This record gives sequence, C-alpha cells and structure tokens, in this order.
Amino acid sequence: MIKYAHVQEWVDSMATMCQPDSIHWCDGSDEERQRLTAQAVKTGEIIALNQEKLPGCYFHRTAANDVARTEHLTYICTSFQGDAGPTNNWMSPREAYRKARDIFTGAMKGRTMYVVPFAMGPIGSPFSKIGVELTDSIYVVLNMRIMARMGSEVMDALGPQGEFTRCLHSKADLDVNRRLILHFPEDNAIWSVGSGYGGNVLLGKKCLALRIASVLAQREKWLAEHMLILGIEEPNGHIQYVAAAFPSACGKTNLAMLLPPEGLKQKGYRIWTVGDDIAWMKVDTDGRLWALNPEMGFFGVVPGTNMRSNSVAMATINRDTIYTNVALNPDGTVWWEGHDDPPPSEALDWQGRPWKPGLKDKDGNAVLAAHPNSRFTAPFTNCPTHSFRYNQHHGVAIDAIIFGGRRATLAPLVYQALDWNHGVFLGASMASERTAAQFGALGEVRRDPMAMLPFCGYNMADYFGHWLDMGSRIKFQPKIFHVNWFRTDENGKFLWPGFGENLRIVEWILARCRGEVQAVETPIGYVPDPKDIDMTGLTMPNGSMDKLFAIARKDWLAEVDAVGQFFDGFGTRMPDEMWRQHELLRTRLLAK
Ligand code: OXD
Ligand code: MN
Repeated sequence: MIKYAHVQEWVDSMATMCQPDSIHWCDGSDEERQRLTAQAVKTGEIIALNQEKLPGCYFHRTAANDVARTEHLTYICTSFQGDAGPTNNWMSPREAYRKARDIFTGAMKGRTMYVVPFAMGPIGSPFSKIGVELTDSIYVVLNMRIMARMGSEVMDALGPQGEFTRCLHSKADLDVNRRLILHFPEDNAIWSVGSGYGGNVLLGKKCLALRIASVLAQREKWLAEHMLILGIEEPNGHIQYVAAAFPSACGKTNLAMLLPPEGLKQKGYRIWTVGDDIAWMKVDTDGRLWALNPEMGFFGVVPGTNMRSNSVAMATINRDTIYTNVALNPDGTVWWEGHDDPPPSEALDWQGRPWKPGLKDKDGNAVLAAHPNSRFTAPFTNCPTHSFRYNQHHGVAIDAIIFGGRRATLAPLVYQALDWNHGVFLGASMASERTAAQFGALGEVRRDPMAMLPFCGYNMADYFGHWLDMGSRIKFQPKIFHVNWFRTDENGKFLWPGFGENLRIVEWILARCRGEVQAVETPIGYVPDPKDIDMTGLTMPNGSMDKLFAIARKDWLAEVDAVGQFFDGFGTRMPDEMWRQHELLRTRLLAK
C-alpha cells in the first residue's frame, strides 16, 4: 500500500507518543479481515458465534462502564469557547492536547497500532471525506471495515497532498476517569481515549461524519445531519426520498427499513433504505437538495428488534455481523430482550455472567440479558431493502425533511411547517425523552434540536443560522414536517402502533409534497384532515385519532416559554429569525 509522506509523518509522531510494539497499515483486504478476526478470537477480544446458524458473525463485550456514548466526556476543542457554543462541552485545544497526551503516552505498549484509512461517502464523490484512524483495537478495525469504505483504495484516492481527518484512538486502560472524546475542528483532528464503545471509537461515524463534518458543512455550504434517508417507490417506478432526524434510539433504523403494513400492500409500494443514521446533503445544479449516506453499514440498537418490529433488520443481521453486549446462548447464538425466540433457559448475560429468565439482582430488580444499548454492526448491502443508489456520487433528491421527537404529550402525530424558516424553528425547538443510547436519566425530556444536540461540532445558534441560509440556496426546497410516534393516552399507552404503520403518515407527507392533498392550518402548522390518512386494514380505538392530533393551546403556550428559555441560552448569537418565528408561534396560539 502507498504510504504518503504526510500520513507517514503523522503516524510516526503519534506512534512516538503511544509507543505501540508494532504498526500495521490496513489494506482492507478479505485476507486481512480473516487474519485479524482469527487473532482477536484467539485473544478473546471477540467470540466466534455459531457459524452454521450465524455465518460470519462475531460477538464482543465492552467493559461494564463503557456501554454508551459518554457525552459528558465529549468535547469540542476550539480556540474560542463561543465557537463551541453553550450546548457543547468545551476545552481549549492546548489543554485538551495536554490532558490527552498524558493518557496516550505509552498507552499502546504491548499492542499493535492499526492504521485505518477510510472514506465517508463513495470514493471520488464530491461529498466524500477521507480520514485515517489509528487504533489499538482489532474490534474497532473490524467495525470500521463494515461501517466505512476502508483500506488501500482510500489511501490511493487520498493522494500525496490530500487532506484527511487525523483520528487517534486508544482503549488505554478503559478507565472512565481517563476517558476523553476530543474534537479539534480547527485541526481537522479527533482524539478518543479510554473507551471501546462504538459511538466513542468508530471515529468515522459520530465524530467525523457529524461533529467534524457539521463544521465543514457550514464552511462549505452543505448539511451534515443525524438523519435516515428512505425512498418510497410507487408502482409506476417513481421514487420519492425523505430524510428524517430522530434522537438516538427513537426508531430511525426501523423507519429506514420500513415494511408496508398489510392494509397498504395492495398499493404496491417498494421501500428503499438509503441510510439509517447520517445524511450529508448538498444543493445540486438542478436546485434541489440531494442527500447521501456516508456510511457503509448499520450500527443499530439490538433490543426490541424482531420479525414484527423490523424483519428487514433481522434479515440484515443474520450474517457477517458483529454483535456487541447481547446475551450469548450455549449453542453460540445470541439473544436479547424483545427477540422472537422465548428467553433461553440459560445464557451468559452481556457481562458474561450466568443468566436465566426471572433472574433478579440483590435489590429485586430484573437482570437484563442484553444491555439496552447493545448493538449490531452489519454491512449495508446485507439489507434486503438497500437502495441501488447507495454508491451514487450525488445521492438522492430529497422531497421532505422530517423531524421527530419522542413526546408522550403535546406534539401531534404529524404536522407540516408553514415554510422553510418555520421548519428550521420547528427543528430547533425539537425535544425528546432520553433513551438508553445516552448516558443519563432515562425518560427525562431534553431539547435536542434537529437531533443534533450531541453531534453539532459548533455553536448551535450558528448552526440554526446556517440552516436558514441553506433555505435561500435551495431553489426547490424540501417541505419540512414534524412527527411524533410516541404520544400516549391518559394510561401511558402508545396511541399509534408505529413501525410499518408509519408509512400511512409518510404517504400523507409525500402527497403534501406533490401538492395533492389539502391540510388544516393550525397555530403550530398544517395538520392532516384525518380522512386523508389511509387507514385501510388498521382499526384504532374510538377517539384515538382525535387524541393523536389534539393541540392543547395551554400546553403549547407553556412549550413556547420552554423553547424561549432554551433559546435564551444562546444569547445574542441566536439569529433574529429564530426569535421572530418564536414570537409568531405565540401570536398564532393567542390569536385563534
Ligand atoms: C447512534 C446514536 O449510535 O445516535 O446512532 O447514538
Ligand atoms: Mn444516531
């Protein structure tokens, strides 16, 4: 493999600090994958699963204190704190490098440093960005190989002077007190130390494709978003694409792999999965917004995945998949809460401890077999609905942008923004209840603008300004919508069945984009006339639709206050237009 001088120089200087026993440049070949896999199996870093039932599948356990992204240890390191903004942890680059250097020094002693050249986006696409990750974990190499284009091909494309994101990772001693996930947008660099959990260590994903890319996107006038991309093909062959942002663990992968419900099957839709987590979007010469998934694999939440919730995912993860933190059955297969199979009579839980159904801890609480944030890493092309356009250099043209929160109350099932700027406001005021993908208290409501709160690499006030600016650059703007699949009744029961049934709502969204269906204008935006939602084959209890679309003015006025408080946190950097939209909403709520 070509070793360009500028890459070699950087590798040498990082190796001088980390002191690995050896350095291996990954060429991405299958022979290399087999060799590294065998080596990791030998040391116990990964476990080979039952190769008859789960061909090509492996299993890995992370340390018990290292099972989710650690947002409180994740920093944006810019010269000026204001550039990171009030929603990010900030450290000055000088302090960050100093602190991390202490931990990285000698951290790879006795280990190999793997040099992993990777591309986010198809090699040669105007969207694509190249990174090189140095890591002392074979698990990371094997995951990166699934999640990104990786190896000599990428190095060739980089060229002797090519710009690349310098990504450094070491597990070090996995001590949470010596764990740091540091982003240096001014240096195009990422340093991650002390963790082995995917979101913290697969540096092409959240760190590069969102945090660093969001900064590049602002500079270069495009969008790097925490969004799935989904195509809906009509029987006449016409495909419309939507991009949708939901906070972590709110069903993005399920929506991206949606299967039409029974009642809608006769309409002959075909669903195309383009991406389940990240969308890079650019205005093309036709004046439309085009989106591309920079990844090559899925890093999805396992629990709750089954044939009913997501049979496409089940078909995706039955081969060539790396499972992390699920339960291990005696026959070398895996199990998790929400699996189609009944609980195994005995298994090893995600920490490797003996487990059986009904097991309680010393406080009498049920012990879970799989960690709630256990994951699968599976190749994109395993997915039976994967789009034939995944390698297309320009991506797909987007008709609708959907923002979604997990709100037990307040937000109706679906509503449409009045225009682009209102849509930006709607995304900026998004809120959701916390899930297992983040460290912290489950269920607590937090503001999560555009589902980017943990992923925006710069001041979010400037990010909102960038979104407003992008609107003026897109001649044919996608329409913007908000959905909430998670509204509950007075007994806390979900009102909407979700999963495949969500196509009914997406159908209405697409009809709106084609200008084929009227809507009701309300103070918060356009809502459907319920008769315009095709309910063939779905019966709901009486009154459910009314509850799903109810807009409680009093609650919304309280929401306006809460959004105002959140916006206040951005001080004078907040674009005036956001405050104008905020005021307009209050005025509309008070007027009618
Ligand atoms: C993810 C996340 O892993 O958002 O996709 O946490
Ligand atoms: Mn995500």
